[in-house]
Amino acid sequence: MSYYPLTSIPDYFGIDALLTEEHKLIRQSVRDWVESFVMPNIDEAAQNHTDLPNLMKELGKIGALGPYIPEEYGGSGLDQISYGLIMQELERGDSAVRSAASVQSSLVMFPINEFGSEDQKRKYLPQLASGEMIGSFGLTEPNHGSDPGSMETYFKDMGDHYLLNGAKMWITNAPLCDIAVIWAKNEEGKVQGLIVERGMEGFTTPETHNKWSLRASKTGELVFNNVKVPKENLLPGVTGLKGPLSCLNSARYGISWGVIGAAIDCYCTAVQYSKERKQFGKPIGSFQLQQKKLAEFLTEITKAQLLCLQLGNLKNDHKASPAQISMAKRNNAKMAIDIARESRQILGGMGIMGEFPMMRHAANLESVITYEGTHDVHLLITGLDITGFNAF
Ligand code: TGC
Ligand code: FAD
Repeated sequence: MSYYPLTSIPDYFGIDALLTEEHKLIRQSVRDWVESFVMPNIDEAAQNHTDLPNLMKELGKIGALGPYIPEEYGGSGLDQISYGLIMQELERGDSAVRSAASVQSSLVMFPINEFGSEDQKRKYLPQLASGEMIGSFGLTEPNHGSDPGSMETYFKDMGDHYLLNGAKMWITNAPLCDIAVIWAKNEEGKVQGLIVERGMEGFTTPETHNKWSLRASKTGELVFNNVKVPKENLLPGVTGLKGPLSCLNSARYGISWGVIGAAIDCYCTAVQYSKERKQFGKPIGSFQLQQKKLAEFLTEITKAQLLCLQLGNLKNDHKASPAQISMAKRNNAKMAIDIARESRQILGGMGIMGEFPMMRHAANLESVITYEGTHDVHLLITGLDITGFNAF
């Protein structure tokens, strides 16, 4: 259990006034769920390196899976700001919880909705929205992370089916997944998406053990050894790297919001502790050095909130560019990890304890600042956008 109850969530620039009543209701309902389901259990789950029981079904019940997917396919048909606010509240609980919702929504439901056939949408989306089915997304490989275009996983047309070979690594929810949306090269060397189902012969999902980060999330490999994939499992609507990269646009956008939640959890805890903890006969919050930290946290959270809100407006209007999304993901993930590390210091020795969230958030954010494009890769995307020169 988090040591402190939720007190006040920072809204220093009155951003709430720019949200609709529906946005605020959605945020409150996810916040309530996080308070009752995540906060009491998350430290134990992370310490024991285990996931929260029935997490995906619980996320389905609160409408956190595919919130912007049309209702006819089981989604909630919500706008992008609602999606962002849901991600923010989930990650206030833990990045593993937001990761589960991100992957299912943006990396599994999104490509099926955007690039899938009508049959694929009807077969998979409602079960993914309810959390009865768990999906994973396979892009990264052992030899190709930042450079997915060089992937080695491939499939051959065998007439009545495809034959798939290769391996994906670092895959969120691989050990739990019922289906995996995976990206592989066809015989012309072009990237296409396939839906691989658990139970297909030659498909295995070994777990990656001993992580110090995202310990309440399962990570693993997707291994394809002569897997026969039915032809109807090919995503017909896209060919080329832009397929997986457009899924990443959606997930990176969600992460930009999500990490604000982790930062808020650390900030609120640090403010309260600084008022209660006394040294030299005074609350540590009365010392200028501690106030500098708190003031900078609030400044950075406020800037990140404004960035996300405007990015959400652009996304609602289909005007958000991939480079804008990269800038927000990069800025906000760094903002959050800096706040997690610095706020840990405000708690002194207590900051390393599981009763407080800082170490867990900081460790989680080491993954968040790496996955969905590393901190440096996103800087190069901005550099390319500014100069027109590709520095990869
Ligand atoms: P490049 O030649 O620039 O582009 C290839 C084609 O893709 C198009 N494109 C995009 N389309 C949509 N959205 C984007 N963001 C796009 N970026 C590029 C581009 O226009 C081109 O299209 P076309 O039609 O001309 O073929 O590609 P490149 O090979 O030079 O690579 C560029 C680079 C480095 C930016 C990209 O590959 C990259 O972003 N690398 C980082 C890899 C990454 O983010 N991996 C994430 C794996 S998934 C994950 O981490 C999930 S964790 C989830 C969780 O648990 O929460
Ligand atoms: P590399 O690409 O080997 O990079 C190593 C270092 O080199 C980095 O610092 C990078 O910034 C730098 N570098 C690389 N290229 C350049 C360059 N041109 N210029 C300068 N520096 C460069 N992937 C999925 O497909 N699905 C998932 O569900 C998924 N979940 C994940 C969950 C976790 C917990 C983690 C840790 C990762 C996950 N990933 C997933 C993989 C993630 O996207 C990759 O780890 C990430 O893209 C980086 O790839 P890499 O680890 O191979 O690092």
